Amino acid sequence: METNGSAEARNRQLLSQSDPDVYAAMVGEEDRQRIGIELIPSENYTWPEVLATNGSVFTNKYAEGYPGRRYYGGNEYTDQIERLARKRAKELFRCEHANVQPLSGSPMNQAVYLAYMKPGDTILGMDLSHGGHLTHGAPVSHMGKIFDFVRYKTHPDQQGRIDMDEVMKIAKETRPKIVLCGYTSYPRDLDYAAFKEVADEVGALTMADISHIGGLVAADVLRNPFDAGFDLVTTTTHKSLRGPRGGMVLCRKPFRKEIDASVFPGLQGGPHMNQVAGVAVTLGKALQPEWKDYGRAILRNAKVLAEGLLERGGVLVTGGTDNHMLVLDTVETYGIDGKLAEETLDRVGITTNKQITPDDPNPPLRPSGIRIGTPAATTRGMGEDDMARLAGWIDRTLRERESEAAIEEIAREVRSFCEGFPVPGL
Ligand code: DSN
Repeated sequence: METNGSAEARNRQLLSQSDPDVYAAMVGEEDRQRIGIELIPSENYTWPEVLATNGSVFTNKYAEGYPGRRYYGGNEYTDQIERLARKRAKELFRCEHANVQPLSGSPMNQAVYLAYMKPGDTILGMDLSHGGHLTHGAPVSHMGKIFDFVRYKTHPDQQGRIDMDEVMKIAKETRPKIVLCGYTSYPRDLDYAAFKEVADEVGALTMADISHIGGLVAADVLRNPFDAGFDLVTTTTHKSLRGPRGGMVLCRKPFRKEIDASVFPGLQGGPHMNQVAGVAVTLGKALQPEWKDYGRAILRNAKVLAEGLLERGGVLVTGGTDNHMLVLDTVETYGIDGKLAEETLDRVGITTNKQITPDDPNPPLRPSGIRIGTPAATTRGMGEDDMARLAGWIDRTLRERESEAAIEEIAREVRSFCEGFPVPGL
């Protein structure tokens, strides 16, 4: 039996010979990840152990069904890892059931909607430009066409926070079947108890999509929706949770049957068992005491980065952050749209992503801001002093964007800085 290390080296060599084009792109991406700073809030560097499970022979296996009830033979080892992943997820998130098969974030949310809603039924979720996700009913999404999504927004007079009185008012007017909270671009924690009160008032189910903050909820540094009595919680596994790409539906016991049937056979066929193995590894890591330190470090880093930008005149949506991300209004701060800001930062090796801001007058491909997040940089070992430096580089890059000399100098500094922070698994 080969050790994994030698198998990996041999497999890479094989790839370099049999498909040099794909191999070259893979090596290019490895270099990009090594020499730049990753600040997209939904990205992270997964564990080396997850790279091993992702590239493992579990990818060869069909496992339609659930442990002990599969439609294919040969599932003794896949059963072991799926049971392990479920057990660890339940312990970590303090929930009664976990389905670890969703292929990623969109199917995980679709599985919940399709389990409890009929076409035309109403769901109350957060408006996309105010922080909600595409799968929370954006009109361009299939879900937005099948179901009747009604949307709450943030309030400019309340420092860009969600106005829970307004959420209650909309719920009473529209009587949704699901009250959904969760976000991809809202830099604050949520008041789950207040959402639960709204749902109870109109007899709706409670659903939280904690994809962005799954790792932070696991670390107990942000609130856990189950502590407020939520019914259903979804999370991707590859963002702050640092796992392989994937999704999970977590729920209370009474929801178990419908959720399992909705994921399989309702929505998906065979689960990706190499991914489920990686999820098991990831959850095992997040159960270690050090995970809480990691969660705290992500939040501290985001605060320092926010302070560094605010000191330099940066305009941040909601005025700062309580979680792992900031939304910087680049039009207000630098007079440039988010696309130009993203491209300019790319030139110095700082990766962010363009982002619409609340009720953005500009189109999504040329929006008014960028999102910046700290999970990946924290994984690499960057700390508060590094974040302070990073704020300086971001600000100088965007202010001095027309000076080739300044851009070249910052790019050199960023590259040499990154050499001090090895990328896990490379
Ligand atoms: N693409 C994810 C994000 O960046 O927030 C959500 O799907």
